[in-house]
Amino acid sequence: MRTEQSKTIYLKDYQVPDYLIDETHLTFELFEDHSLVHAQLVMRRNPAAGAGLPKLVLDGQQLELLELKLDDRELGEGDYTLTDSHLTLQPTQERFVVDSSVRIHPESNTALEGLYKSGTMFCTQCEAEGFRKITFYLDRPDVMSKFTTTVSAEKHAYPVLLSNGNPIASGSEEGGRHWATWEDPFKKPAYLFALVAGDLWCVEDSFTTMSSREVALRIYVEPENIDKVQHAMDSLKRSMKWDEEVYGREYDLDIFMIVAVNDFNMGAMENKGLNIFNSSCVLAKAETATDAAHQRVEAVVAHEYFHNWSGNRVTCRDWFQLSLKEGFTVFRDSEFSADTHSRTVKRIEDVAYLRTHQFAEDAGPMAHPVRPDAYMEISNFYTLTIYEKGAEVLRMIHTLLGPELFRKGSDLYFERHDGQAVTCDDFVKAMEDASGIDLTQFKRWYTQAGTPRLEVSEAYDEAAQTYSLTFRQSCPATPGQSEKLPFVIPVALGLLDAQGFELPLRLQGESAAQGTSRVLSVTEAEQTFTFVGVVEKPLPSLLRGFSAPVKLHFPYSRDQLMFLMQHDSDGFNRWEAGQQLSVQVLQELIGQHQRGEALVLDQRLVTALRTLLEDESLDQAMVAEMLSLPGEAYLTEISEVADVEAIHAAREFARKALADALFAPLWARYQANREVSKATPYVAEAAHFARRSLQNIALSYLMLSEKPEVLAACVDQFDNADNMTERLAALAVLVNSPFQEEQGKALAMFADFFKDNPLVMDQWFSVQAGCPLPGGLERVHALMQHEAFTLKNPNKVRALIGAFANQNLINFHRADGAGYRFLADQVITLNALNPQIASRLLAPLTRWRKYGSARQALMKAELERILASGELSSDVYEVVSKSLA
Ligand code: 0A1
Ligand code: ZN
Repeated sequence: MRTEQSKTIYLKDYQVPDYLIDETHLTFELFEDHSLVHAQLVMRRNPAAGAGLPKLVLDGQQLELLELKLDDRELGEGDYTLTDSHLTLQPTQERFVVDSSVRIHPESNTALEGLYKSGTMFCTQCEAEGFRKITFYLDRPDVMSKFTTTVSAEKHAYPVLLSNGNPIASGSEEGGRHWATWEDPFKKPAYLFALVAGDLWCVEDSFTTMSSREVALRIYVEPENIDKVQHAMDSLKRSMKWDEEVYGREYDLDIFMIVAVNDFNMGAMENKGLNIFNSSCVLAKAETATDAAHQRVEAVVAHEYFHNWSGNRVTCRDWFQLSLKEGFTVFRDSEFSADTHSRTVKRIEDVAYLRTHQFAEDAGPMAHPVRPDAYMEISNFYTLTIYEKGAEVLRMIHTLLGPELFRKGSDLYFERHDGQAVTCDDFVKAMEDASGIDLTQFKRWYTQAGTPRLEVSEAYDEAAQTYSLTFRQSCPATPGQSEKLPFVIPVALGLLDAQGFELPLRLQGESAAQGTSRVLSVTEAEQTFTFVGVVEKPLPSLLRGFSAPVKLHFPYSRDQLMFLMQHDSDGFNRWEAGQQLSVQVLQELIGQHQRGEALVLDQRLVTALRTLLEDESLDQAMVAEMLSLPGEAYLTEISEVADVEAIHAAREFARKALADALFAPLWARYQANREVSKATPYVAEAAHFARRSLQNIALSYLMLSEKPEVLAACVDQFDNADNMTERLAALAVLVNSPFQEEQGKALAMFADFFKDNPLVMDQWFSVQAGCPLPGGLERVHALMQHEAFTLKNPNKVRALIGAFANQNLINFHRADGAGYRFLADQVITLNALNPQIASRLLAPLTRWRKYGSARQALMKAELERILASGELSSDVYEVVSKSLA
């Protein structure tokens, strides 16, 4: 609960550590009702910290101190002070050894931080500050040490004993126990420590590195999951190869291990040589995991593997620098996915996610820069801003430098800082030094929060044959930052002529055109670029590939957007034109609904989508993406005041109108694809993802027709599909349909068949939690009583409560506030069980400023109720108090 930590920590207060830990020798004795941890720390005064011997202040929480020695001298009570967060003692020499023994209780650790039990196995999660719940330590990332770890446990229940690095010894003890010692030759901060003990099976493979070293690869899972590991193993090998080819990074230990655990707060963790994963990010096979799940497994395996360099070999100096490793690693994993599958589709997915969720965070009470300068609880800063916006910042550096100079910069960064704990400034400096490009102004992306707005206007001078684009940038105030300075905004663009061909791009003052697609750097609050030799008034294609995380405004007409949808050479911008067209059409419908008028769909949207559906030469994944209307959460984000009912009604009306108007082409595409699916074994590759995504989105439209032949096809797909992608899509549309009988049958069959597979049951919960039909809250209440549900498992909380509050907006935002009350109740319960999960679950309530006054009052009342509910964790306290400020 809240201790001294609830005070704010500031970046400006950073000081180098007073002491260093050269070696860390750990011994764990694991028992069912407690565990013992002995730590021997070989320490010395940090020469960079100055003279004298200040007090040594070790972090430690929830530890029962059994024994403490300084250089073999037993310390008594007068020799140290102990609080609920620190152990303080006085060293007497420059170099010394601290020995401590503590008792901890992993068996009752429901916060899933430090050493805990997931099912029957022991595992750890130390990032960011979990190691202090294991032993007394300097638990900060700039203290890097060589670790040796011995684990002992009962042999029958825990045949597998793992830690970081290489195994160096093992043996048996009397009484049925055994032990193993692991040694990690690389210095690392405590947050990368890991330990696992359990009854696990493993799939083993190997990878030969670019310098011909053989690395053993092992993925450990509970025995019943051994058939769901191959996809993760293949993904790991592809990631290792990609990092060699694209970044020149080779793996550095003889063994690389992944362990899947069912109870995990996040997706996965990059502990050195021993990644620990949420089982949802490892396990995948056709029958139980969707295409989306397969892609997530691949991306998370890659992400954690890439951390071995961007995070582990070069780590963060302090937690304000978190995006140094996370933004960079997300950028790396997204490029890996783009290279492995479809680049355009990956970009569309990432941008849609960023704009819906990160933009909302950037506009809310928890808005913070990519490099924050203050926090209360660091766990609250594993955010979309640190990860996703951080990746966009890296992408912009890549865009500004180009691939060759970027690679030179990353080589220099890794070489210069190998084995160090560094800052975002160090990263940018390496990029500047390697490229010769000054990034001083660019660095405002690290320090200023909020999403910039970029307004663009045009002027064509027919006589002079010049075409000018004027850019005006601004950025809204965010907590603690009222004024913003101009950003460097890379704007990739092209100019289209009336036939849709690209014009050569020559700026005033240039001697020749420089291609037909180029990047302009907008650096001023207002800036005009003039193109010369422009023979006709062009249509601009702006911010190609979403070259900067900004809100772009250009007064496109609907006809111009339709033109761009068809002709833009940039695939991302073709999709973007379709999205903007849909947004305009939906906003018109929202207005009609608010004025009590009859809703009328602009037929141009129908025409545009018909053209796409009828063109069989197009990438099916792109067609599927184009058919997906902007979601309610995105429509909320771009509203001044979100009208929940109007947004829902408008979008549902548009879907139904499109379904009716496009029934024939949708049915044709659906049937054709379903036939191919029937005849093709499951393959987790782009072309197959594409076929199934078009098939399934077509089905979701077709079911709105309520025609018997569609219902029959849907039930057939549910009953007979050989893969979860088709089966779950059919289940979802049945659940959202009025066909009660078929729906009930399908839900029951599904639960009966998959009751022993918790990850599949998560999907079953989510599909129902997301159903927008009336009575959503009551259904969620009932599902919480289901035997497969428990608040103790984060995946279950996310699947049911998280899906309800984040994806079922019409039910969550019920006008009577019952949805808010429900969420607050869950947050209050979870606050005591698992503060990190409680605090994340809160996010939808923090967005109260988006809604009308009645909802605002109801949401704020629930935040106040949480605040008054008793002893809050620092996690929940920080989010609630900042939301009400
Ligand atoms: N570094 C991990 C994310 C992570 C962060 C915190 C955790 O526990 C509180 C767990 C994982 C990653 O980026 O994958
Ligand atoms: Zn990461």
